[in-house]
Amino acid sequence: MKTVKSAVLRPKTNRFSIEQLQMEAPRAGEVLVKVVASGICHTDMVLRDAGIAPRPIVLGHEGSGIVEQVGEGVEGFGVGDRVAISFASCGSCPSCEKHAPGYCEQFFPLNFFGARADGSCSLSKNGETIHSHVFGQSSFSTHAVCSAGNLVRVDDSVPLELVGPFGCGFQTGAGAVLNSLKVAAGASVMVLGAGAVGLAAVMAAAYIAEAGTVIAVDLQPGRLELARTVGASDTIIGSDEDLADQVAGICPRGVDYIIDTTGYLPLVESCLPLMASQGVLGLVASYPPGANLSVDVLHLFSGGRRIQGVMEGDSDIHTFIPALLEYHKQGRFPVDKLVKYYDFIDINSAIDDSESGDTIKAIVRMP
Ligand code: CXF
Ligand code: ZN
Repeated sequence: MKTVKSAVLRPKTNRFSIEQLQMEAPRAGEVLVKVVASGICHTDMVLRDAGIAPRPIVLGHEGSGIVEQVGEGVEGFGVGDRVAISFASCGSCPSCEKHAPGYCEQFFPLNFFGARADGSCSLSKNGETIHSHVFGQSSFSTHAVCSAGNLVRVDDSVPLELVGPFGCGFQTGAGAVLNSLKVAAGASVMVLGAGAVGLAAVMAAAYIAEAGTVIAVDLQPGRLELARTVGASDTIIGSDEDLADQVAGICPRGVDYIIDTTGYLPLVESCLPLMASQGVLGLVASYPPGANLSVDVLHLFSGGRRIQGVMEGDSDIHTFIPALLEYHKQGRFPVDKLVKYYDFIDINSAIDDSESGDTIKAIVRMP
């Protein structure tokens, strides 16, 4: 057992308390990572609020750090390796075999249930079980026992503290553009929501796919200003009553690709008529069970338009995260402009600032 410090979410509160816990050594197939930093993602708040995750629990799923101990049978990682910690997948179902781990048959149990697949947890406090293994990591902690399959080795050319969100938010936005929709050079793209996922999509569309038009839509003018500095050619306030007219003024034939990162379906529905012939709508956000979209089927059908679900940016983490880090080094994925760092002890302020929209991507640094 190792003594670690983690941000624990206990029953009947939405605040995290930093507590000293005991952590098991990594089991077969696992790796112990000394966490350097962890991004905060909207899904952490969904897990906090939706009542699906057991408590007490340690959340966090955009970790990065240094390998401290390697469990039995793990190949390809050694002590001292720098790693990004991404989402968990089983590695053996048909989707995993097709390098599409976002559609792993075990995605929800492995990432959302707060335990290993066998129900066990790596964390405890004087005999009390603390739920762990959120997204195969629970990275709001000085240390994380991870499944080896969700680790990606990274070199030292990008600050390790920036790397965590490449494992979730950044790859989700960029992957929607590059992997899922395969945005063509010169095409038009409209991104709904200028948070971390949306702005990663804006950057990827503008600087990597080389789209001709990139429209960012958000409720907050400050975020739209930021969107312009990371590649948006046009911006629209999402509550504007003449949103459709503004889009028609920019793209008279409609928009080739629409990417929803808001999860706000009335906005998505109002944008459906704005899709160009053979356009694609990518659904990238978190949608609650039972959410419905009302679609004009004739409009969809007659224009060859498509609606596509996108999980984790259709990322094969082992190839896509290194590719994004390389784009970052080239200045084509300037995600550092989205980040504000906080000390781990200030995790509640980091979460407050993320929820108010004051901070686009909060990253907590471990002591
Ligand atoms: C989530 C995104 C919304 C659907 C479930 C998985 N990934 C990470 O935050
Ligand atoms: Zn996430």
